[in-house]
Amino acid sequence: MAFISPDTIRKNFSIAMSDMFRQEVPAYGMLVDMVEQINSQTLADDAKLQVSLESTDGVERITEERHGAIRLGTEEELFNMRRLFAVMGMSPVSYYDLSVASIPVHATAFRPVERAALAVNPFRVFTSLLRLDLIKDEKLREDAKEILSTRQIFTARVLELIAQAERDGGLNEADSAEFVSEALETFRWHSKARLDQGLFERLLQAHRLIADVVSFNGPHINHLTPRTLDIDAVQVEMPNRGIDPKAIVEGPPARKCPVLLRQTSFKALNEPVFFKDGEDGWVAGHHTARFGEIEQRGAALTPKGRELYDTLLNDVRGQIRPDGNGSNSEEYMAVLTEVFAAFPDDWAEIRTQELAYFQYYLTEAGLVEIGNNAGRDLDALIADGLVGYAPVVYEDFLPVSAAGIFQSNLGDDQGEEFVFNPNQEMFEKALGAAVLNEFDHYATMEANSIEAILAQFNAVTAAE
Ligand code: OOG
Ligand code: NI
Repeated sequence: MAFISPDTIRKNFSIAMSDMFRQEVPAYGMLVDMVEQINSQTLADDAKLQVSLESTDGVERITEERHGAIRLGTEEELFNMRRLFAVMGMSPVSYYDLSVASIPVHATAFRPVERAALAVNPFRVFTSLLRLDLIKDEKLREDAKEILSTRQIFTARVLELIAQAERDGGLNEADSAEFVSEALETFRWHSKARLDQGLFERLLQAHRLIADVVSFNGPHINHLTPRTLDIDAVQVEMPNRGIDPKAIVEGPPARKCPVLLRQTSFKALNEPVFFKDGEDGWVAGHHTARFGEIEQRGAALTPKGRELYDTLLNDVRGQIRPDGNGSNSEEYMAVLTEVFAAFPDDWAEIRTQELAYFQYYLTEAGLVEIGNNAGRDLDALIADGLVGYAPVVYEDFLPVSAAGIFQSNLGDDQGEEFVFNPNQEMFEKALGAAVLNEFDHYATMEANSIEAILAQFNAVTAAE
């Protein structure tokens, strides 16, 4: 019985999730339509971009590309979530500590890691685990723990299918289809809370995020993010379509050579929910959790490039902090642009200074001359126009940007302050695995690409 490839299962799952979210949150559908229009316009206006995307990421990948986010309550939920995503070829990459931004969670991103897998479908899920250890109120902490201890966010059938995939090494067509629909249940919105309004309010006061994680039957997908080729155009266009965007675009400013990640979102919707009222009664209330986000992806930076990025961003934040209400957005963007002038904005320069990772390919001239250049080094081949290069796309997330996204959709009343307190060891213990180090991974991708291109030049001569 043939197994369906994990990449195909992931692709099917990401489409199913997008369809579900479109039905649940109509504003998301509007955003997707808008991004698709702007992406095709951008490509039509920029033939060079079209060519460069074709030789690296593939254009189709971008239109279908999404990331989502969920917030989990217990170690066991995180453990099983890792197993669930593994069936779809998604592994935990990087550790993100959000306590820095007074958000009581730490997180990882589940995503495909190999180039071929990313090309099929790059679906990723930013997955946070609530840190009850950071809540000071002991009674509240115990209440939250107690409520979480009795919830089961996975269907019995999906747990069986996960175990089967682990045991047999995969799922056949019928089982993988059932896996997709059973897995989807975990991410669905539940309007009936597991607690009464009084406790919900107390959790809200400690932190809105705690209430969001603890109160419901599952970790509803809180946003799905399409990838745009022109985030500034989408930011400007949102209000024209009746969508209210957050004040600023997170991440680096607009540049000729995009790096890392730029993100913006629209505010969370205030949605009707029901709280428990006595034995089997319900009382109507509201909860804000789900929102929309878009992102633009640029080059993956080396530790040296990332350090420069972090230094510049800190410098900006030392001068001005973006106000949630948008009162200083223009000034913020002006300072950001000015400070980031110190980050080279030319691919050749970025490569020479080793600020980003690159992948290498044979140019047309290289193809003709391939037999006459054995043993030459990469820089010489590039200088002669025989080898071209393109930046490796950044597939991960940024803690400061993520914090800005969390904050914009949690509202301004932040609740308790939490101390900076990363604990990767505790996170990995719950996860049941180590997270992949993103820098090591990008470095390996680059090294493999260099090795492959040099081997091509050397192999031809050797064969003659
Ligand atoms: C996750 C926020 C982080 C991103 O794109 O950086 C995120 C959340 O609000 O649960 O999705
Ligand atoms: Ni996001």
